[in-house]
Amino acid sequence: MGLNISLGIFINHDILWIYDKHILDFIMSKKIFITTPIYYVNAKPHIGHAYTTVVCDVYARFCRMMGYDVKFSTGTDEHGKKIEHSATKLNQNPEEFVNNISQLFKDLLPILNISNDDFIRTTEERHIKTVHHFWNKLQDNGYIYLGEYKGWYDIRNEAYFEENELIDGKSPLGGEVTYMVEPCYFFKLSAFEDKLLKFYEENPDFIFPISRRNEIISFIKQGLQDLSISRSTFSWGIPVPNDPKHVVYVWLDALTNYLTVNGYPENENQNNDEYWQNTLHFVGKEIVRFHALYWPAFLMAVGIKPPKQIVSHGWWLSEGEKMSKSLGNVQDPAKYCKLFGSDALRYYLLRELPFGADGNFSLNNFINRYNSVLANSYGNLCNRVISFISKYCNNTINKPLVETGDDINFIEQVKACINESFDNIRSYAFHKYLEKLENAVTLSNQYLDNQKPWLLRNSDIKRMEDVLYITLAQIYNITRALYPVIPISAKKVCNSIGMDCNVNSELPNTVTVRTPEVLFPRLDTNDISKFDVYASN
Ligand code: ME8
Repeated sequence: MGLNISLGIFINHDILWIYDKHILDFIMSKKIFITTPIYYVNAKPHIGHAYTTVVCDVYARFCRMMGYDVKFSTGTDEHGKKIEHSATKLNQNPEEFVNNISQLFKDLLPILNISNDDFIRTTEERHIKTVHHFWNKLQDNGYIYLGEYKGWYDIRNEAYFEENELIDGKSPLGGEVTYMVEPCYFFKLSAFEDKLLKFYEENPDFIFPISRRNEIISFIKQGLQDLSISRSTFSWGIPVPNDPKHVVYVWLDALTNYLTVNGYPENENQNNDEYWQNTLHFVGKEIVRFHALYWPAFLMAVGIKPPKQIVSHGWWLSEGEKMSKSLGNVQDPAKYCKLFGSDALRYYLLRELPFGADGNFSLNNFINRYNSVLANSYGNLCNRVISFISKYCNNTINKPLVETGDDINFIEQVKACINESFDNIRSYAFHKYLEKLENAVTLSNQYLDNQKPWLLRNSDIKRMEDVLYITLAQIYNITRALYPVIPISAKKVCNSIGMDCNVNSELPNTVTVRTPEVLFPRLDTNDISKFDVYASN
């Protein structure tokens, strides 16, 4: 703390990172379980998959920074007709096919710098055991019966639809449909209409955002049909216990992955499990119905409480269009990481898309944000202050004893920005969280420009040092706040001032610095087509 003699107050240079109920007040204990959807292995991962995974990683890192004990899982969804189809087209057996693509999703995780605790594949033994146990429970509780299904089947999205749900001859999810009749097991979903509506009413935060909650409620109010939960027209799936002619419906199989990861069925009493009580499923908007309606109904049927929240986000277009192989506009997250670093991709993904809305992923825009924010604003701030200390203060700097009104204003304004930034985490407004931190960086650059330490070097060395320390303390605060999004660069900055981004400690009275490497080298924008960011087919 510095003593301000003129105003007679102490200024705390550091923001102490604490387990703060105010920010994540809906989480009732210190444990949190965060999940991505498990991705289909019918195609390689693209920027859309990377988005959900990065969002979860940032949230997980943020929670850990606040002192929470986080379990974070991701993985691959490997069964179903669609995958059997894709394997056959390539003359591969399904096992070989799913092994190859699942590995691509797994390999992408360290490239994106994801801190997941588990990677689940639905073809694993532990998962098959979970699904069998779960099925048997549904059956024992009287929620499964054998019947016959007639309806329009959307292979791409693995879902049946009623005639009146089709739009222009396609499923409401946009997939081609075929009329099918098959004997199958049904889940008594119709028994859950009232229970679900009551559950949403008692848990108004269950579906995020509210607009999606309203959609689900009005869907249920139109009446729920029982759900077909087995298939007998193909074999690539988990066999139904005691009736191996059928395989388990891929969505029932896939949704239970979350229980497998949380130790079910060995850990059968999920209602007493603190991770389970605080489970957040992050999903794209197109799979909200499966997570917010079917999943809680399945869980209620076996006596397990639904998760805490289904957090849904919008869709990325690529250069203004839906990503598709045929348009050749599928952007490859691994190529972005290789060219610009994972921090830059993570930053762009969170900063560009207001969470919940749809947005456009464009290379040009990516490069503009990279240059203006990461290179010119934040990177330059860190670099110029630390290099200056290194060069003109012999690497060492001390905490000031006296602070001027300008200093106090600056410190308070940065604190306010960081607090406002964190206030956005509760509503998943990651773009605003970053926007506020950008404001804090701008304030820091302005403070330096006003105080002009390069001139003070010739007139008042002590004041120059005070200005540098005060700026450095705020760089440290901003950097720790940025850590969940840009962990590699944040660590570099913290290391260069002898600190640890993750440890809740104040900048000491004397700081010794090392000149950091350039964090975000400026990109040449002359011909951006030289950056190859598209996936090869
Ligand atoms: O639906 N923009 O898997 P999936 C934003 N296996 N997010 C996108 C996106 C885009 N353009 N494209 C994909 C499945 N995503 C099931 C899930 S979970 C029990 C089973 C992200 O491979 C987004 O999170 O089709 C979306 O929900 C998910 O990938 C769909 O992945």
